Amino acid sequence: MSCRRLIVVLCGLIASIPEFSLGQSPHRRFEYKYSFKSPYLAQKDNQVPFWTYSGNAIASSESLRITPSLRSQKGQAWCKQPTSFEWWEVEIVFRINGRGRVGADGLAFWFTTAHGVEGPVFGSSDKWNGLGIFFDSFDNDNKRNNPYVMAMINDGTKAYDHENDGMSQLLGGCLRDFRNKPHPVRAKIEYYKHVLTLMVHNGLTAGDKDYEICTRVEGVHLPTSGYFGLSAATGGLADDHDVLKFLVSSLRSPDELAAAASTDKEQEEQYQREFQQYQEKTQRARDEYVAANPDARKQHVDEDDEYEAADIRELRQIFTGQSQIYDAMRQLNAKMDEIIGRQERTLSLVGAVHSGLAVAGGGVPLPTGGAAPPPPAVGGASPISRFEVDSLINTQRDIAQTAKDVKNMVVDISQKSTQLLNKAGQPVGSAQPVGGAYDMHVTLKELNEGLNHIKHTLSAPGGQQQRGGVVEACPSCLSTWLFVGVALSQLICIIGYMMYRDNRDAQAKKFY
Ligand SMILES: [Ca+2]
Ligand SMILES: [Ca+2]
Repeated sequence: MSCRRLIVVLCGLIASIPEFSLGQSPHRRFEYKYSFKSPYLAQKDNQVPFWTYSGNAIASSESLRITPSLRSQKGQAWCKQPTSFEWWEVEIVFRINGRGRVGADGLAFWFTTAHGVEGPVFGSSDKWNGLGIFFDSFDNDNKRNNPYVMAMINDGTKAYDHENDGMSQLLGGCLRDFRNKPHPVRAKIEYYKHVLTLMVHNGLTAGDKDYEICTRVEGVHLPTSGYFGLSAATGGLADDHDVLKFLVSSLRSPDELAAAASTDKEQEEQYQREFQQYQEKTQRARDEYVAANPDARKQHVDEDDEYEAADIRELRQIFTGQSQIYDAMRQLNAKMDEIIGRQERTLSLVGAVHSGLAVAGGGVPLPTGGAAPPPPAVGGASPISRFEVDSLINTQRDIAQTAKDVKNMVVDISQKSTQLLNKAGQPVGSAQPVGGAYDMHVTLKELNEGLNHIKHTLSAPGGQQQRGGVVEACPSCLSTWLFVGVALSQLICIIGYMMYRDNRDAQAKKFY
């Protein structure tokens, strides 16, 4: 039951919030002339626009370091011009980091009628007139209630009670740890319709909206115009006090906005008229200048080229680079053509020298130097080209090879013939060498004569007896068996010769 009641109460609260805020919601306008923020917080000359800083404060592009983490440092920063609006909201994004578990002394936000000077209250002067909000790191009164965030109003008469951490002069505050946080700590100070609201973001998350209310005080009366400021101090202990952003917005109620709208409209129309007059005046002056200086137009066009966009410039650079590469390649190509031409001329010259040596048998001086000289006239004959020389050499090589083949063939035939002759001559032992050829007719004639002689001897035994009166006995050398043997041997010889001749004819047909 208690849980349900709690939900009902919470729902009622949530429902009441929009009504409250709709009724009170002011109109906000960011006031850049009272603000600074990272990046580009400080300019090249280390100045922070619309602000001034002094003491040990250091400005960089990322932060305004009110004090570095060194002992006994004091720094201040003040907005140069006072506010021109009655209600305002300031958001401060800062880091307070130090090595120790405890730091000192703290950071102060100021809204006062005058710039502070270096002093005892967190680096600034005491007895100020206006509002001071202190992020007090060090527990001076040893009540274990620091770090503490507190607001204090002074009318220029009160001295800050350091010994008690200002607790006796406290307007409002809360116990918050703002040192060594993973994300920047944020504080939002709103002064609207005499209500001072202080909200703190503990720096544990990166979200912009994670604010918790620290204190809210009604019936606060601050000066209608004042200076925003920051200060910090270190003592025996030290922290870096870095402010990353200081964002000021002016607050206006809807009624004030409506009242201001009419005056704003009149002012806007006046600005518009002034702007148009100024534009016409500028245009007239420009036309007169162009009429007086016709050459200036070209110069103006050149000026436009200087402000080309980054991507166009990149494209142009790529195009230029590629053009240069193309030119270089074209030059290389021309060089290659030249080298090939020189080589061809040199080859033709060498061919001419060879042919000159062949024709005239005399030496021709070789050219020296890079340039190819004209081909020399050799004996009035036209120079022979390289192709013709190659052709001649190839033909000669072919002829030599053919001659070698023919020689090998002849040797082979000779060897085979010798072998055949040896084989054919072995049985009778009367074979003739290849060089001395038998005449068949002679052989046949001899054979015929031999046979006739034998026949004649056999057919005339009476004649011998008649002539000599004595019949001689038949000689023992011419027996019948001897005759048959001689006839057979002669027959074998003839057959062998004929076989040899046929074989030779066949060999001859094979090669030709
Ligand atoms: Ca303190
Ligand atoms: Ca304390």
